[in-house]
Amino acid sequence: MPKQKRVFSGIQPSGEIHIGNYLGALKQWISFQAAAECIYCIVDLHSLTVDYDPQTLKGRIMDKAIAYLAAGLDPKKTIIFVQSAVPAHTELTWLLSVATPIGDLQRMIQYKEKSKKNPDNINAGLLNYPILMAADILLYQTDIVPVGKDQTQHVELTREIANRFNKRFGQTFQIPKTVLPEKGAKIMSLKEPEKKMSKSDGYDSCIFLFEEPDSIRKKIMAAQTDSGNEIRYNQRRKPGIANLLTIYSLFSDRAIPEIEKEFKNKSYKTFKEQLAQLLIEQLKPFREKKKELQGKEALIQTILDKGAQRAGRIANQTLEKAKKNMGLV
Ligand code: AQP
Repeated sequence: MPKQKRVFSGIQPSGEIHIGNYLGALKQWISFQAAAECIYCIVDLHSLTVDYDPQTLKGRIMDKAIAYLAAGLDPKKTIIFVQSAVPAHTELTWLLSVATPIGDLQRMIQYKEKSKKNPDNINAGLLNYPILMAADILLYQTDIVPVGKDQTQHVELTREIANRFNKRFGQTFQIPKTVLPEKGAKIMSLKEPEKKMSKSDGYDSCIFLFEEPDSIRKKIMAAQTDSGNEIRYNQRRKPGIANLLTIYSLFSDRAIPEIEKEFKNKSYKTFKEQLAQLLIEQLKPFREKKKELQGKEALIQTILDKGAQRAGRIANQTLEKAKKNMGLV
């Protein structure tokens, strides 16, 4: 039997998971579980690079673990763990930093955007973020990294770092590939549809995976659209409607032209009402599963601890190999 591919990805515990995170990343993660060896991480160290409240971090990490399980990750098939529980991530980050030109870090779009958003906290961690992400991925000899479009530049840099390291110190890392979903790789903000939907960009711009029906309805009805009245997909001229059509298509599993046809000559209001209803129904199982899991924190902590042990064993092998090849062991 051919060796199973290894898949690695992660989400930061920076805010609630939204439908962009779900459609861009989590949905792919879930489908890989059937045929690959999957390792999914809560990347808490990454979330320290912007302002945050240390008092609430632990709770937010547990919320993410609940979200992973409620969305459909299965700890029997998949390793689920918290990044900071496996020290090899930070140790390999240092080793990889010598194979990473500063200029490569400075040209990263996310670094530029987050520096602009947080002018009073442009810390070295924000710049070095992609090296930590490279360590996350390379420690597991990862074949596939399922992410949304905003993360493709970081995975590309990971490949460059790995190639440079292998060339300089000898074969150490598998070179990973990015896998984007065919559709939904970049879900846009409900308030500013030219920008991507982002956890840290305000409550009204996102629909969260566990959102209650009333607020789903309110947010979709208030979503920004153009002044026209035609329900037609045009990314450039009608970004708001194009985004809502994409969301409709992905949650209904129907093609966009079919949806355009159904809503031909109908108003934006009618379209939005039906989209809200669709989301309320489609997100219901997630809300229910989350409620079931709340109160089972001790059990979930055991899943995370076991996950960290299993992840640590794989990670330490790679770390030792990297250190040996660098002349440290
Ligand atoms: N709008 C999006 N559409 C599709 N995929 C998305 N992802 C994020 N936003 C969208 C994908 O979700 C995964 C987890 O992202 P992350 O937590 O590592 O951070 P992020 O990419 O920076 O996501 P956010 O929501 O914008 O978080 P904040 O506001 O904290 O920075 C990744 O695979 C990402 O591509």
